[in-house]
Amino acid sequence: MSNFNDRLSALKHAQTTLLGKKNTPIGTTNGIYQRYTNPIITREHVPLNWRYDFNKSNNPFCMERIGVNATLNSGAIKFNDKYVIVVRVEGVDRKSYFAVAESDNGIDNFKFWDKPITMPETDRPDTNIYDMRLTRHQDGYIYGLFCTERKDESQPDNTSAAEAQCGIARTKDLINWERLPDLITYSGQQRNVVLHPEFIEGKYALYTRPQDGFISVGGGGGIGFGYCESMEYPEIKEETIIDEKVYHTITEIKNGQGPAPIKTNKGWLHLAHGVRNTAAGLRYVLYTFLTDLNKPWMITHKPAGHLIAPEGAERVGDVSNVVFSNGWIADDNGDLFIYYASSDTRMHVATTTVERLIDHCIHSPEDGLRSATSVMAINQLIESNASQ
Ligand code: M1P
Repeated sequence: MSNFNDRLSALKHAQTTLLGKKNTPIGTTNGIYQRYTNPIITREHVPLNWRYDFNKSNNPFCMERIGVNATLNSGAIKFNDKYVIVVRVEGVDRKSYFAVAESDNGIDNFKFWDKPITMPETDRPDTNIYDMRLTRHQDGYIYGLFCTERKDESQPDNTSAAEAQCGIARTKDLINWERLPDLITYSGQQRNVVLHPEFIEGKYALYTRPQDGFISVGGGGGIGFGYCESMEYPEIKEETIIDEKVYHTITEIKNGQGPAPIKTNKGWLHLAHGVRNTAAGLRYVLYTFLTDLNKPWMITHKPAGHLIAPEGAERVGDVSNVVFSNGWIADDNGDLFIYYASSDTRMHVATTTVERLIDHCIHSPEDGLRSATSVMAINQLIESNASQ
């Protein structure tokens, strides 16, 4: 093995090369969106000075001291004209934390800011925090809603018993965060809670995902919707399910809102994940739908099936057969950057436009819920194509 200096300079060179790598579009298939050749963020992108002790006498073999397991489910926002993602970085110790990375063009050369986010805690410390959804709210703050996970103290002898709730923090600069109390709801647990960007009838509006257990949503589930009078004392007294789990669909086991929806002239554009069970375990895919402009809890258009499913190398990772998204960025010209993680391991981008996704939502047939209705939809298309 080479000496300390050689090894450190080789590590630095490899990382500089990685960070400078260009991303190229993969030949488009369905015309709806564009995938890219390389992941945008991997654990190899995490700065070396977060992982290695650069002091030769402390670390004569130049070995990694603090390992990173994965870089996944990232919130996203356009900030100071940069494409910024708040990455869930998961250490080899299984603890996740948030770290900001930015790019000039949204598709390559993502680089982490100097330090991870130091997230303040509430009186009840978090064991693990992850999957932040960023919302630039009408009230002037940028909110980060995330999952806070703690041991379920009601089952002291069960080392796997955990409780998921929604943690809330807000910021103006993505560096200094004000932690607010965790969201109170009257469901057992919560994950995938997302703040709607605008007040509705003077109230904060949130998408929720009530669940009975930590992994399983049980009898509950679906994407819920509820109001909060204040984010300083956040409490949702009543949740209404707006997009439920359905037998033999992509949301058979569970689903959850992705990033905050995007306002368009045809309604609010949503991205969500749906989960079904298979002999190989859970399969996570992404789907999209539109809600009414004035009633963002009312679905107006929902094309059948998934928008993005894991493909090729994306299918394999820490938790295989998963794509998950909690961040996207719409530019003023309508260009849309969908940030998604594959198999809980690394981050990717897919690009499209708001116009294309709206067209997809409005003009692709809905799920008729039976094989016969799927065939009917195809026959209708064949007949209309015959006269073209
Ligand atoms: O492992 C897949 C995903 O599982 C959970 O998702 P959900 O909220 O739908 O249950 C989360 O732990 C998520 O982080 C993870 O990507």
